[in-house]
Amino acid sequence: MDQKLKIGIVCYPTYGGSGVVATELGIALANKGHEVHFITYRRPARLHGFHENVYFHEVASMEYPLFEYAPYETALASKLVDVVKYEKLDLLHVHYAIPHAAVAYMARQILQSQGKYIPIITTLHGTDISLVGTDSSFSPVVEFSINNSDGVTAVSKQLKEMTLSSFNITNDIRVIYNFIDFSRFKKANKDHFRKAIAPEGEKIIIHTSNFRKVKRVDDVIFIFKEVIKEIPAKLLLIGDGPERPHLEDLCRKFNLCDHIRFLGKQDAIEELLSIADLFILPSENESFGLAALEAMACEVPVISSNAGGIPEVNIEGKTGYLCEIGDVATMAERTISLLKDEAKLQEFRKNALARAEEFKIEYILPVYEDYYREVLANHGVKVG
Ligand code: GMT
Repeated sequence: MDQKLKIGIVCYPTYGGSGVVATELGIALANKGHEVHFITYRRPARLHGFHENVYFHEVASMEYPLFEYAPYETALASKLVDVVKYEKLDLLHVHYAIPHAAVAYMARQILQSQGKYIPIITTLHGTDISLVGTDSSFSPVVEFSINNSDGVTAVSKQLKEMTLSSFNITNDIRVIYNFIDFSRFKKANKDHFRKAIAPEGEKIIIHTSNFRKVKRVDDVIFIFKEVIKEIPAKLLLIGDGPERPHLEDLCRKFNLCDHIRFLGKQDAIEELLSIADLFILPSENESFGLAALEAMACEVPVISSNAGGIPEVNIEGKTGYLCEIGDVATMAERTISLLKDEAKLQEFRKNALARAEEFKIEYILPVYEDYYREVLANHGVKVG
């Protein structure tokens, strides 16, 4: 693809998976010469430093005594109109349907009334469909804005199927998987970290998430409680969220505090993954499982639930094991047997890396670029 595009990216700027994917996609597009404009209420967490071709437009919602809730959607729509018009954007790529797809629709209508058509591509990430989107307080708007996007992508086949079965969808949905940047996510020598965390050569188990109920982080602790009866081990819990106080209580109750470390939100996750022996992802719901892919890229096998799109990433008996949601006993048994069998662990490490390589950003980025072109062509939008 030769012609460079001017792309507006709307996302949540937080540490969540959808914001991570949006930010890393934007940076990669900019590195290929496209002009990328992030439009959101805070600088995205993974957008550090200066990047040629990357712009950030902060959306400020006006405070006014009448507003119990500042109307962010109105402020975002107004900002989109402004940025599309004055930066001459070719398309808007919005990540996470709520509220971004509906807001983009509003901006498109306003711009159309002024003689400019801006195509919208909506990427569905997971909870915007599974947990939040189907709630009656959101579902009519979610369905309408999916059907009225110019392009729709989902991050796994399972998420596409779930969307089709949860709503009355008349639009085509393209599956474009999450991706991994191996220039960052690769196993590095961090033996000094390993010595500090596991001085007696204990095995290191890791979990990263936003500590919401859907992640079932308490299962990670239940599994670890069984593992430590058989194998000297340490558990690293990375991230933060509403479940953390409850998880800390569990550690105290089970007398595991000396073996479990809460590391909070971390920027350099790849450094911690580099010293891990196993990653645990017992989610109730997971459209893809980017955290598992990041672990696999760092040669860490995954013990997971078989929820959602996880089986499209983690391969049973090869890159790890897939168990029924909540089957803590089997997950613990699989963890123990793998950690006890060094040869198998090494084989799984290699398989995990090989599997992660299938999701290299170098493969997925052109798929997005081609999709952008296709959507623009479908709408007869002349670029440049
Ligand atoms: O994992 C989360 O709860 C955060 C959430 C988000 O949208 O920020 O992540 C979702 O999007 C990721 C990137 O596409 C996927 O890899 C995660 O599997 C998905 N999470 C869920 O479906 C629970």
